[in-house]
Amino acid sequence: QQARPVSRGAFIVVEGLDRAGKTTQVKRLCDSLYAQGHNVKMIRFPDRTTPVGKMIDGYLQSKAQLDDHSIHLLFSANRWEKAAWIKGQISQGYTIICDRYYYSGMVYSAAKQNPALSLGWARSPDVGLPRPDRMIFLDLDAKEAEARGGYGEEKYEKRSMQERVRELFLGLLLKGEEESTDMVVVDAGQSVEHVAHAIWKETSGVVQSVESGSRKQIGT
Ligand code: FDM
Repeated sequence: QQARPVSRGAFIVVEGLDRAGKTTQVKRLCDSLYAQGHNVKMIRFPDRTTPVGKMIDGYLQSKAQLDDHSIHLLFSANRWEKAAWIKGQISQGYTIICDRYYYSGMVYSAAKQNPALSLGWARSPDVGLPRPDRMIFLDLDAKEAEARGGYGEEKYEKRSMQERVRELFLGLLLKGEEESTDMVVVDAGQSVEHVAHAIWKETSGVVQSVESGSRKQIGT
């Protein structure tokens, strides 16, 4: 189908615990939007291909040790590296579907329970990044996530960490700030089809209204 001229593209973020099905769902959402004639691009964080991303990759694979604050700032820098690109694509009419963003940044770092690294501190280096039009949190019990084939070998793939991450994600709903108003929770414990349908219900309208110009310019 031919893509239509649009006011700007939308910026949609998909978040969730490891094993919640993010990658599958991000791909399906892109395919569905594309099939309906939208210009769409996918992006993921961490982007392990950049120099900063390579440092993050080494850390996640336990090949490099880094202070909790340092690695946090690298994750943030990895987003800033792409900020101008995201804005540029959106203004050219591309809808961006993003696998993880600053919400993961905040909650994974805060879940480490380092008393010197609060959720508030963790949010600050990302202030000013393009603000999503919608954030979908794929919610899954940490026990169920583990039952889906077990966690991998990477740094944070442990039950206790994942449980704290989930609690912190759900806690964002209570913060009463933009993190809560942008966020919608989708139960990722259902079938792939059901989850895809639920995500579509929560995003297609947003994409339509952004593209037709009835929503504001991209915020920060
Ligand atoms: N992660 C991801 C963070 O700790 N901070 C961040 O800012 C981001 C984007 O990195 F455990 C964590 C979340 C996850 C790990 O993510 C790698 P993927 O989606 O498995 O590549």
